[in-house]
Amino acid sequence: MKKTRAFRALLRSGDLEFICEAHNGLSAKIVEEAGFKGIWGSGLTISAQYGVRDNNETSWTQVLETLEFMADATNVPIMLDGDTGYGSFNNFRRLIRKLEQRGVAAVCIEDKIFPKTNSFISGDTQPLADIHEFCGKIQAGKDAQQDDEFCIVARVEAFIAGWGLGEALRRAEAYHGAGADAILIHSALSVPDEVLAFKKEWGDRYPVVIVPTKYYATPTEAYEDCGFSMVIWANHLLRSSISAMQRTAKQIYAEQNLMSIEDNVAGVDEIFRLQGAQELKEAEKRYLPSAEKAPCAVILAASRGKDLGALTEDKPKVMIEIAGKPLLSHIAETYNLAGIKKIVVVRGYMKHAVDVQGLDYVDNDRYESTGELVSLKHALDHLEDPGTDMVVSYGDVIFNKYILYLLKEPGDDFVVTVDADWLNSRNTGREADWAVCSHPNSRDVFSTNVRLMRIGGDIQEANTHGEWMGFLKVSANGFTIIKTALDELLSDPNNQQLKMPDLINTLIENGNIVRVIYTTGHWLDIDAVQDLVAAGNFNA
Ligand code: SPV
Ligand code: MG
Repeated sequence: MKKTRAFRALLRSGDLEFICEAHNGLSAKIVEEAGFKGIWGSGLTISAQYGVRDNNETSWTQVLETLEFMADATNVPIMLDGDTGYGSFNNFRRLIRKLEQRGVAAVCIEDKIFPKTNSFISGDTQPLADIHEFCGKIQAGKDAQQDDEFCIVARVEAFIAGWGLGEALRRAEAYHGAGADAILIHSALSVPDEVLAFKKEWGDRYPVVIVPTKYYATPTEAYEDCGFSMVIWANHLLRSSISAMQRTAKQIYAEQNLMSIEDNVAGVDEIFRLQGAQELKEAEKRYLPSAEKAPCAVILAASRGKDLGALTEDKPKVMIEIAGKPLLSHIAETYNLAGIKKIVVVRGYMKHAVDVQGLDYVDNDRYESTGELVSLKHALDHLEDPGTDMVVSYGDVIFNKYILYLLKEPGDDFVVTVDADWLNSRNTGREADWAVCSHPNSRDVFSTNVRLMRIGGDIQEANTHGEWMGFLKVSANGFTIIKTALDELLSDPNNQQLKMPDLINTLIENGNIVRVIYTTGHWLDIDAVQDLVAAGNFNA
């Protein structure tokens, strides 16, 4: 429901309704959450929360700013305590237009002189406005409002100024005639006698609102029985926060620590909740897909790397130091340079020695009897479904971030990089995974979608197009495909020692396209001690 309509309905509900004071967005939200159907934008408490007096020391535009925060933070209607209307009829009608624009449902003005003073400070010495001038102000306000349901409540200060019941009734009648939607009858007595007397004479002519700050001991039924429309609890949130803040400040000052405070104050999570932090989180999911789409990486590092002999007696290959830091740090840093921050490392041999900061670890405790695919399965189970690209690589391959940029480019579900400069490597006689591709590398291969046909250590030289560099990029879509293929392969007890090339060949056999990106160099497979020397000079 429109806020103006909701407020008008409250005034005319026929039941006694209650609204409560707020002085900023946070307190407005607290009022709404407590169950109140409306909010009183109190002049006293809005000025007080700025640390100034209730004497129109805040400008009306500052009040408006505050109200805007309050209205934005809540769905229930707000009635502003508009003091005397901040000037003449002309100032007041401009105020009405601005209040409507900011989503305020109603305003109350009191028949005193600008700048006003709070009614509880020497109220009986305060001059009242000329009755005709105040009626003109009400009329101007009613003429200015665009929304017929916006309410103007006229506050009669005759009791406060010591003029008595007769003057109060005379003014209420005049203001009603000028178009006011309700009368607020105010009293500074500690008993409700004045407001009850007024209501008795006034009858049910038009809604009457009261502010029982001073006659607080009166049972609420008395107001109900008398037929008042609305009660304003006018300043109690500010007052309760003053007591709480004074207590807390004194205690922290005296104790110089927070131990005895912590359990007595709202947690920061409660602040976040009131601020609507959850809504922002959900909006980020809708509007910031890139924030979630950062790729992730899996580093297979469960094996010891026996060929490095004594160097791997007390730590796995991935923790051998190169240029002052472990091999794993070099690899992680290269991933980070390419924007890949979520990195899952599969540990096995001497797992406790693998402890580079900032990485996720999963363990393949059966590393001695199983192969790379069992390790990969541990990593995929950990990642569940990342919904992003994933790069799988080895813990003994260092590389330039350029490789990751190459892998990122194509949109295919599976992409591998293949080193076209393979012949020298082949001639050294070292073990490697050779690639058979749909097209050999050539000058015009850039415009061709090259596909991988098969990889393995057993491929004849005559059929070789390059050397697989140990990288497999899997798209978000490919993640499920690879997981299914992996589960199927590993369901056979004879397959526990299978390696990455076995999985890639299975993907191809299942009809998936594995895209090949040819490149030369920019990587180094560390198998032997001489590779460590070369690694020291490698530039990521
Ligand atoms: C206010 O809340 O600012 C009011 C009510 O005007 S009272 O302070 O009781 O006058
Ligand atoms: Mg006030």
